[in-house]
Amino acid sequence: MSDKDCLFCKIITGEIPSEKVYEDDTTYAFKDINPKAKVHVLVVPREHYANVAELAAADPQQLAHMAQVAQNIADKEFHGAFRLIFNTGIDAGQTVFHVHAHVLTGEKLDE
Ligand code: DGP
Repeated sequence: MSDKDCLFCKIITGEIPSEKVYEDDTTYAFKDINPKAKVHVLVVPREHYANVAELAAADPQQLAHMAQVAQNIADKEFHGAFRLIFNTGIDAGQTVFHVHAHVLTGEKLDE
């Protein structure tokens, strides 16, 4: 299911342009518009879930696949090292309510 008012659903369909990094039948990955690292990619399921807990409950295999996609990006960009972040809830900084993994890589990251 997709949500007609969701920004990332519109990015997935191409209604809003994005810089694609990877895609397959279930998953889309694109560059974050406001990068916080040399390589900052958002990995999203094509299906609309509001956050990572909702996704984990409904489709844990999809969540595992997103982690693998992140690993593959980091293998290409920075010898497999990456940080994976799911902001969950307004008070944790979530601003888009379509679950997305922030993949930070491409350089040594601050601790
Ligand atoms: P979060 O704060 O965790 O919900 O992350 C949302 C991220 O989405 C934030 O890092 C900026 C990014 N973002 C917001 N709007 C757009 C957009 O139109 N295009 C792209 N590529 N990224 C966006």
